[in-house]
Amino acid sequence: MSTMHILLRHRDIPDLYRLPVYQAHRGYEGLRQAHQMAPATVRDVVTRSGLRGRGGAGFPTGRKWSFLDYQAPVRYFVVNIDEAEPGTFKDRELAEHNPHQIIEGALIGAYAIEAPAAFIFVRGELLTAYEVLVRARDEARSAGLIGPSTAEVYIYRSAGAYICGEETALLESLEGKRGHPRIKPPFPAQSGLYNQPTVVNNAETVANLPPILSNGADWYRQWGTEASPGIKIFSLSGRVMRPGNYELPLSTPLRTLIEDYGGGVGPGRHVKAVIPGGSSVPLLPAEQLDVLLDYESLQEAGSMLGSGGVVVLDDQVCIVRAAARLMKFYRTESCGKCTPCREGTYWMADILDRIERGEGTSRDFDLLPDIADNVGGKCLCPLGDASLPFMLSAMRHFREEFVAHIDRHRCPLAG
Ligand code: L3W
Repeated sequence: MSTMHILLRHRDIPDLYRLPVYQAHRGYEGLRQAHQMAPATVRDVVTRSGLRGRGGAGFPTGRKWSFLDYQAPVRYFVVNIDEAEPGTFKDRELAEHNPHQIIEGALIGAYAIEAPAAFIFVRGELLTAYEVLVRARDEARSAGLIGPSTAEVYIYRSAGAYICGEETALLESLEGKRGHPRIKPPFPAQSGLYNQPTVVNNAETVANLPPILSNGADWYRQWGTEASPGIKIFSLSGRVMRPGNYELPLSTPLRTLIEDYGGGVGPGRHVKAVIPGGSSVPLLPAEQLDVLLDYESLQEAGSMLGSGGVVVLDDQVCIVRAAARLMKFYRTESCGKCTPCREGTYWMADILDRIERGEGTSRDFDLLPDIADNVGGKCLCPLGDASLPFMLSAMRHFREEFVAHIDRHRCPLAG
């Protein structure tokens, strides 16, 4: 079982958050390499590396950068560290322990898209991450790594709302407004921060830029598959013996992550289901444990790689309770701007709660997909859609457990 670290390098190098230590380990080498190339060449390297967005959608990074209008007077580069997806805690570890790799990545990204400024947007609750990033940015500026010949780096602390991780709500928040999503299109690439062409990339995506620029596109492609090259941090949580972040080549089997790295479920227990990519993706039942953790394999398996938050549910977990709890999260975090999301998450949470308490009726079981039908594809932003996959997949794979709650008026696992 090998553990290599390209992103979580602080696990091997003590005090990597300090600039001299980071520099002693090839820190800011990627930026130096980038500065020796034309911005368009940097964009080409990133496109050839095949790096895809690590925030959830897996959109090809080089392609996103190619959408910008390079004749426009200004462009902006934004790093998204508004990490709030349940089961996802990778960007936090990166920011708290390896902040320079994010700042270096932001400088490379800003150089590549010819932006005068990079904005790092940090989730409000991640106070340590924010403070560590600010200190690292100030250190880099004092050392002349940020200056008149580079982009300025601004670090912004979010007021704290899941919706601000959605890229257009993030931009609204950054502009000092309430964090409500904008209608897309136009995409940020066309009209983003202050209506200028803007790239919004997840922090893990950005942390991949320094090693790619230092070592080249082909080096990065030695891991993963043609369509999912490189490495990924998987946040492993739930019913496993060794939860935590694991940095692995894409296309590692899910079973390897859970059993070899995570130590499996507790003695005498077995895996019931796994959420492979943060709470917004369909669950996989235990029979699908041999799926490979890459974008295309998970899609073929009926789920998504998402943000890489792998949540393990064992045989003692009540699937109805899990669905009810997750729906409460989406209900609470719905910004309320659009009706299908605001009302839909409210009613679905209410009904799931009722079923879990043993007070549901068979009509409720049909009502849930009906409400879901009025939410999916009908919202302003992905939050409403994101509330559905877990519930619908749980109802599909564990129908008998919902029925048992309704028929027996209690949880069948309660004994
Ligand atoms: C220009 C076009 N740009 C697409 C850009 C777009 C965005 C990216 C992906 O949601 C998902 C969501 C969550 N011209 C473009 C274009 N783009 N077409 O490409 O776009 P999209 O709409 O597919 O995704 P999104 O709106 O960014 C992200 C899921 O990720 N998710 C969320 C996790 C949350 C965290 C967190 O807490 N940090 O990671 C997890 O599964 O449900 O479906 O940049 O502008 N024609």
